[in-house]
Amino acid sequence: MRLPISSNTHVLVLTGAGISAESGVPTFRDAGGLWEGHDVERVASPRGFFDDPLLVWRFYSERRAALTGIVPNAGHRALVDLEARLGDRFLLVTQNIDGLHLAAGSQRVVEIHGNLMRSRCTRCDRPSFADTTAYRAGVAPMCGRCKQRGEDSILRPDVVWFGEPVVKDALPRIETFVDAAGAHLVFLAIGTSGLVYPSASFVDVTRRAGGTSWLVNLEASANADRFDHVVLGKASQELPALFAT
Ligand code: BV8
Repeated sequence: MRLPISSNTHVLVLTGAGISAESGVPTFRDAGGLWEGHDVERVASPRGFFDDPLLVWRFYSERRAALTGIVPNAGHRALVDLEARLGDRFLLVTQNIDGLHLAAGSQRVVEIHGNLMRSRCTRCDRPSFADTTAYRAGVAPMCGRCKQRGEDSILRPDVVWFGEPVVKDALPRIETFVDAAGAHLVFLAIGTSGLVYPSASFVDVTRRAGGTSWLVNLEASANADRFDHVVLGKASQELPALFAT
């Protein structure tokens, strides 16, 4: 089966943890939504961070350390090739914070939930900055710039937690792309369980725009019945065939 791509097709892609699974990055479902017995929504939330910042920094530091040596796979590369074919008629939105799409060479990328390899201050307006440090257990990284102004503040990973608004400008950028595409929109969701909003609603946005929707996933996702086409399989195997010319 091939994705119907003509000279005026606009392709909006949404990826989730499943596209990084074959690079060796565990998905959220693998952990059954838990990490060391903690409900991921609890650890990946402002409340969880307020309650136990050291636990949350351990959660993210371990995920930073686990990315060492992890490289993009054929699924990521297939999307780089598709972007080269479509140019500004392509937009890739990822829920993943592992940076693998950028590492693969994708350029038109919206990291809607932020990026694990960046940190930011919880208080001052210091811009977020690249930070690959996997902090030792018990160490809470501090801002330093706040210290110059009096009391120092703790840093946080530059990711979007449950209950927080997604990355600024992400939704307007997606909306602009969908409006420009209209009925020429093809929406492709890859490797996502369709449980987290607002990403899980993009299939509905597509239908309202008059576009068609495709899902490539190992299993039927929570919102699979809202897609026009469902391809069950591994992203690294299905995507090259789906994008064949
Ligand atoms: C917001 C970053 C509003 C951190 C993440 C009740 C109803 C509806 C919504 C809500 C509700 N209660 C609360 C909400 C809102 C909430 C939400 O949706 N909750 C859900 C759980 C019900 N959403 C939010 O809070 C969002 N913000 O709504 O803001 C707002 C507005 C203004 C002001 C204030 C607030 C923010 C959500 C972002 C949370 N952060 N990540 C981190 O990573 O630690 S979410 C995190 O979990 C991931 O980013 C990802 O999005 C999600 C996990 O989903 P998937 O990526 O799909 O991964 P999963 O493991 O679940 O599935 C993988 C799939 O791949 C599987 O189906 C598997 O079969 C498949 N697969 C595996 N291998 C392969 C494969 N497929 C293909 N090939 C393979 N090889």
